Formats: sequence, C-alpha cells, structure tokens
Amino acid sequence: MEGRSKAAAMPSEPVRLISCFASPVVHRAELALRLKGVPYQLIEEDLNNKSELLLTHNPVHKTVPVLLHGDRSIPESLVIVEYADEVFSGQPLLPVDPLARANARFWARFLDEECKKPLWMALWTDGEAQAAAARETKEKLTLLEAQLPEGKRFFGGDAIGFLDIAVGGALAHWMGVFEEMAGVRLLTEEDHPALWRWAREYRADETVRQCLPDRARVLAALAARKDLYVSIAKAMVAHK
Ligand SMILES: N[C@@H](CCC(=O)N[C@@H](CS)C(=O)NCC(=O)O)C(=O)O
Repeated sequence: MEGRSKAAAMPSEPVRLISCFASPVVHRAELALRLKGVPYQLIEEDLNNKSELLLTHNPVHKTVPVLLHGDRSIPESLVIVEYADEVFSGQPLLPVDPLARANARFWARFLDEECKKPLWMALWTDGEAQAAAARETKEKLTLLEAQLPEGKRFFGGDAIGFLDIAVGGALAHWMGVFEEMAGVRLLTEEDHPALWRWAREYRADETVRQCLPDRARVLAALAARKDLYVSIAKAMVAHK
C-alpha cells in the first residue's frame, strides 16, 4: 500500500518492551507482539525509581509500556498495538473494514476515557459515591457488552482483535483481582452474561495465557498499593 511501509515477516531489528509487572496496559502490548509472532525482550522497570532508558524514550508521560523497535521508541499501549499491527505481519489486529476499525477504536477509547473513573470510584470509595459509581460502571459495561458480535467468541470475531486486546487485561483478569481486594462485585455473570463468557474465552486463549501474569502474584503486588488506590479515588471525589 502506498505511503505505508510493507509489513515485515520478522523484525530485522531487536524488539524490546519497557514494562512492569502486573500492568494491564503492558499486557496489551505484549499480547499484540505475541499475536503477531514477534520475539521481544522484556525490560522490567522499577516505577519508584525510573530508569534513564524510560525517561529518554517516554519523556512526555514517563509511563510503561514503551516499545523499542531498533532505535525507534513508541509509547502508549494502544499506539503500540496499532504500530505492531502496521509494521509486523501475522494475524491482523484491527479490522480491515474502515467502519469496523473506527468502531474498535471508539470502544477502546470509551474504556480508557469513560469507564476508568467510575470503575475506580466504585472500587475504592464508599457510601453514596460508591453506589452511584457502581451503577455507572455497570451501565457502561452493558454498552460495551452490546458490541460483542452475535455468535462470535471475541469482539474481533472468531479471533482476538484490537478491541479484545484493549479491554481484555483490564476486564478479564485485573477486574476480578480488584473486586476481590475491594470486596465489590461489578462484572457478574448474572448482569453481563455475554461479557462474562467473553472474559472466560479470553483468559483461556493460548496466546493470552502466555503473557497473563499469575493471578495470585498480581493480587499480592496490587494489595501492597491499596492505600494509594483509595487516596486516588478520594481525590477524584473531591474534584468531581
Ligand atoms: N495510557 C497509558 C497508561 C500507562 C500507565 O499509566 N502505565 C503505568 C503502569 S500500569 C505507569 O507507568 N505508571 C507509572 C507512573 O504513572 O508514574 C498507556 O495506555 O500506555
């Protein structure tokens, strides 16, 4: 295609991923590379003591994941997923049809920009603020659930695609861990049967399993940050 470099069968330059343990956004980037069949090296970052490598390659946000492809750096998990889709061959991640691509991007953005805050408040506040946030979270999950194509296993159809990658880690794995820590149920089989079934399929997928961190270890890592999560949620209530 004109204006686009041809997808490489295998990367001719090293692919590295600046990462950290127990991050749903790092999981997005790893899964995209694995689905593409791209070998990569994980560089684990200490987020309490950020390395020169991270600060140099993501000077704006200073967050992980950052993809290093040869001497190029690509920050932001969903930008990485799209980059991997364009640069590496292997199974396509975004749909081919422009409208379906636009929809996949819309709903991925919906999760990041419109679901995170109510979800966080539903987990880590209490009283009326918590109840209202739980209602809002469930309504948003219902909207997302309606995007699952009838009779298909994944948002992407019969194979995991861009939207599955965007929502998969957060909803299918991390959500249950957070719910357990907070003692709150937000995604249930009763309220969201299709999303529940999708989450089970996602976790069972062989490629997903290769890069989904162990649940007990995730729980242990996140439990240590519970006070921080509660204080972030309190600040959200104050600025509402
Ligand atoms: N929108 C970013 C979010 C990245 C993000 O917040 N990463 C966390 C790890 S889960 C991080 O690096 N936190 C360190 C910090 O905020 O200083 C993405 O999708 O890549």
